[in-house]
Amino acid sequence: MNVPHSSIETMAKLALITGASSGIGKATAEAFAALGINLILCGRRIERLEEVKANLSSKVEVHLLTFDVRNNEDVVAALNSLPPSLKEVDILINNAGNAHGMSSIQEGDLADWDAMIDGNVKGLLYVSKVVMPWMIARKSGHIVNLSSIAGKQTYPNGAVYCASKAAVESISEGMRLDLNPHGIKVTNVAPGAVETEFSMVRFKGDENRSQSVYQGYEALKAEDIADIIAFTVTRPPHVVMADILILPTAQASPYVLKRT
Ligand code: 8X3
Repeated sequence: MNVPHSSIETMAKLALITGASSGIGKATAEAFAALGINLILCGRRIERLEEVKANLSSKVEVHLLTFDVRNNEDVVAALNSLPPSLKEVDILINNAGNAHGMSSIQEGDLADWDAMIDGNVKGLLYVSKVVMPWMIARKSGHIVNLSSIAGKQTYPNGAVYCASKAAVESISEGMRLDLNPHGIKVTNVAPGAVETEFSMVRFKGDENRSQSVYQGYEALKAEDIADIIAFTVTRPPHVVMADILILPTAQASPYVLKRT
């Protein structure tokens, strides 16, 4: 992508990305590496993180951390294990999260609810709780939270997933308010339909059901979102893109999708 010269001069140098082994997290790591931004990549699957690292380490420095954002003890231990130079995080991409199951609220599965609330909401908070003081101490930083169109509009059979993303919307707004005195940027990114492993996880490996989500129209790709995140984090210091809704052209809302 083209980055205006003025932005390059002020470009951040170190990003920490959660959920970096696949999907939007991995694509964002690739986009950042192309911009020369060093990376701390976090995820649960070390083999997949190693693969991402192998592809990017000729371009930038890549450090890996394996932990599950749902376990606060592991989050704190992993992040605090970083040497001081790697705590100078300029950009935090709170990307880890998923949908688990899709059913009416009355038929909802408690384990699915826990997974979504623990990962999408509490996990984001746990990671941020450790990284925010690092940014506050340096009076700069940029936090990018991955929300969803589901955080703005609730759809049938998605109540708890939508609620978890509505929480992300509120947390983004709250961070922007509370971190304002500290000069920290906060961006809320809300994608619509993106073709990743998202639906395979939501439908617990049911390939037919998951593929049908993306049939008859061109869904967004993880790279489309990563491209916009890369643009967002390369704006000059006085500019923050606060809230971004990104949809496939075929999608007008969770309910309106033009399929062929
Ligand atoms: C993913 C988008 O529309 O499947 O967060 O909820 S949607």
